[in-house]
Amino acid sequence: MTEKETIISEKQLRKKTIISFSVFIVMLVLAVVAWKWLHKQPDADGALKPLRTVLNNNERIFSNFFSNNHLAKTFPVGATVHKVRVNGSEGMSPDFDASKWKLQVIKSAGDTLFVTLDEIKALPKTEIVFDFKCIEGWSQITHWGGVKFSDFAKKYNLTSQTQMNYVGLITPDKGYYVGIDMPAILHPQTLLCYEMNGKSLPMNQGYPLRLIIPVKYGIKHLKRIGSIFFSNERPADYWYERGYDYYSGL
Ligand SMILES: Nc1nc2c(c(=O)[nH]1)N[C@H]1C(S)=C(S)[C@@H](COP(=O)(O)O)O[C@H]1N2
Ligand SMILES: [Mo]
Repeated sequence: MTEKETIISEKQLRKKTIISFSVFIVMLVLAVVAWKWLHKQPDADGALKPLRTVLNNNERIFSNFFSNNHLAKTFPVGATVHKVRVNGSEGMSPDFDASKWKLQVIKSAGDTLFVTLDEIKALPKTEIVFDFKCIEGWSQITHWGGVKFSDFAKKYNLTSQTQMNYVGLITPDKGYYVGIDMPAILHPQTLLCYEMNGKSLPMNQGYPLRLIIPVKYGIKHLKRIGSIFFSNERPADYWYERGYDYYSGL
């Protein structure tokens, strides 16, 4: 009796093993086929098309959740790191002449506003201490000061411009550029920033003016703003062109 039981269960075991193994082989073949298919797909803005479709769908879902009532977590000044990292340096040519710098705000074709650093500093100042996150996987609690983009837009009557879908920001040498969706640039924590740790922004941190946008990953915090423009279509974006997510929200 016990012997028979053993024989049956060994048979069953064998059958189960064969089934499991077959399923494993089928999955393996499917994975290889899917991988090959994916890599035969055309490139869409720096990413393979199916992957780009997933990123675009994520963007749609997350921008629906996004609202200006959602604030990035802030910290006391004491939580700030001692040594602030310097990461990217695209668009920061060494021959930049800061003494000639003015922010260019392109309101429409042929209508550009030139704003000096002193004029920007004369606007109400906002400070923020937040966790600056880079998509490379590091983050730092850092302290910044500047004018809220929304205050700047109000002061310079950019009413019709801020009804468009996107803002583009470009370095003076055009070597680095980002596109930002309008809700994020008008977010109350987004700054045109001219101070770090209560002092003038260091050159390698984007002097005279950089973007600080705590609701986005580091790639969008463009250093050394040269010009700003508005558009209903997505402005060119340096890291988007290299396969990253356009929205890059947190
Ligand atoms: N002009 C310019 N701005 C830039 C970059 C860059 O390469 N050039 N890199 C971005 C990236 S990837 C990050 S993480 C942050 C880093 O800011 P930090 O150098 O102040 O740490 O700046 C962003 N702004
Ligand atoms: Mo980054």
